[in-house]
Amino acid sequence: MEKDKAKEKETKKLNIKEVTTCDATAQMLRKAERDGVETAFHRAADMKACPIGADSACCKHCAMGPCRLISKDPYAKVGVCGATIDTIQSRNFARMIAAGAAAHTDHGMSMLDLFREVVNGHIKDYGIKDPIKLEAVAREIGIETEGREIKDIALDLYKELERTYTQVEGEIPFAKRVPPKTLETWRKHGVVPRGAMREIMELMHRTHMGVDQHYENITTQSSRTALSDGWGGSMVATEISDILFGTPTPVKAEVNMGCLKEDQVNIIIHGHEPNLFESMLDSVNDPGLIQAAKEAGANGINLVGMCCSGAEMLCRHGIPHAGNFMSTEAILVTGAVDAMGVDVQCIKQGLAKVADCYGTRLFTTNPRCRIEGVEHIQFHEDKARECTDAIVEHAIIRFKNRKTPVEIPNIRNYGIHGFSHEYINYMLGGTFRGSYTPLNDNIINGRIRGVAGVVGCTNPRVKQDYVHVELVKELIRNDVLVVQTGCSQIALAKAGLYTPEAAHLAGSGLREVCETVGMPPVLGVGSCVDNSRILIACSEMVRVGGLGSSIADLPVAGAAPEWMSEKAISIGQYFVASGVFTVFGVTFPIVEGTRFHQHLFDGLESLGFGKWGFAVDPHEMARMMISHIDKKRKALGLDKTRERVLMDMAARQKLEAA
Ligand code: SF4
Ligand code: MSK
Repeated sequence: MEKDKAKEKETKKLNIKEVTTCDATAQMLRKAERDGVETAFHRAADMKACPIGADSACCKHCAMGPCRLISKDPYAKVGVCGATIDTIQSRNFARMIAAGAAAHTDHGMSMLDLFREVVNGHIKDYGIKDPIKLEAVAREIGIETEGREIKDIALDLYKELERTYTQVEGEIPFAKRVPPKTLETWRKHGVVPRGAMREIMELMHRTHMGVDQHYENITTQSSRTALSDGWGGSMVATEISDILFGTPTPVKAEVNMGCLKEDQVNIIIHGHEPNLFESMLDSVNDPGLIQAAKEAGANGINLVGMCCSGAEMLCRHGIPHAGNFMSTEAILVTGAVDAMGVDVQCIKQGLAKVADCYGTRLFTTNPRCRIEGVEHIQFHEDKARECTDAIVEHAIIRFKNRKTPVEIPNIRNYGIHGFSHEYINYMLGGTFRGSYTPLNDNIINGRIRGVAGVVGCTNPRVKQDYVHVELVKELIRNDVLVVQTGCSQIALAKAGLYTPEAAHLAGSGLREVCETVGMPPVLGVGSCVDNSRILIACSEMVRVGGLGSSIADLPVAGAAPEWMSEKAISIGQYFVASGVFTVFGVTFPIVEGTRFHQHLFDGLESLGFGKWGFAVDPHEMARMMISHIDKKRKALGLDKTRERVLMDMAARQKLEAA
């Protein structure tokens, strides 16, 4: 370890109990402080969030400004151009959505590019692992599959899905999956997406100085753009990744930092796109590289995931996962990570310095994401192993020359992950009658009160994992089945909720269903782009019947309790536009009491969409979500069934005797 560099600056001491509930991360933060190493937790403590930025009352869209509208009365001032607080806030919010949607759709487009090259035979390192899913997706969007070659179907599927991005007019292909009544609402309000490129371009244009200056009109285009992410770019990313790499089915896997192995070459892949990780999986299983590792004195090569590409590989292949977003610097403090390869999104620049302090070899691999001072090994899909083999070779050299003392937190949590929409269908209905009918029936009969999606990041502005874990525990205690993705999934996995035994933490109705099916009360479905699986599940619940005719009718709610990224705002807006009540924690970038705030938190619902909610406290968040679920149950006439199912035996006997 290069202690001199590490000690460059006196590290401010944290109250570690206040910043994380993850014991492994806490142990590493204590070590980082002993070693004089700084992390994002320290920087967050050192730098208060800018209050103007947090409230989104600042505009820097032109050089007449920046204009700061800070006063007790948000309407007391306007920008130099005359822009009101509602215009400024809705433009800033819209640009967060444009950036978030661009990230997901660019990810999806990379998957589609890869699919095209695989189908055309130009890339041979990957193939089609799930032809059944390929045919099913093709049929759903109107492509003839009967009696046709897989390659021909795949070529048609590529052409059709390309429209998700490039189409100038018309509706995106997966609009066919949207429940008719939801689609009707979208058409009425002009938010059915064309191609994502067009929507993002138009949103950036409209939010330029002097263009769209009506917050409601800006919100309409924000919804359209966000929908081009959820039902477009993200959904394509999920579906194509399943077709190329396999559709997840439940798999037992371990999470937490204890999955690092002191006597092995440890390699972490962190980021979002599964192709780098898939290739690394081949590299670490290469007999030549395993032999090289052994010759260097290691007992093998240990591949571990982090963040969303880790969550995707956890669900798809059961690859161990070391931790979520706020643990990516902390894990390097173990000294046990020989190499970390990153691709895109949520890669902290701070990793470079921590890696340097502990001698970890950090590599960027994607041309979209370079970091000053970090070695770049370009990942080319047509010669994928060149990049991943090189990372393994560097990791082996680093293992052989390890100078840093190793301290690995001895914490591992086992759980079951990988509940794709297809598997949930099968799990509930069986091979021959795969269906969501049992889920709907259990919601109708009241054993399951409703379904909540709890997703998103971790953020050093709140205690790591705490809000996720408390919220989910409260939801399942109240018979709400929870579906998860991304860093939130990892928080709950570390808390031990991904085992069927965790059903004992659920209310009696949900517990009964979990015990009958043998499933955990919390279902993990993958990475951030895999939030699209939750949209598909909502559509399926509507299609099966008994829970209303649009997504807005369903007794469901969503939350991103510790969000931090622009992608999260795009996800939130596409859930809201799809009809879901969506609660965010940490902070909400809009000033309360403004017309734009009222539009997001109330107005959108009156137009037939969902709406936003905000709470910092997990119990308040749960209360809001449960009361929304109950409101929807009541509207469906299901409030009485739940009262019946929750009666204990004595109460039933009393009723029968009466
Ligand atoms: Fe100020 Fe208007 Fe320029 Fe924004 S667009 S910086 S509000 S003058
Ligand atoms: S990685 S966007 S911190 S979920 Fe998708 Fe985690 Fe949030 Fe990144």
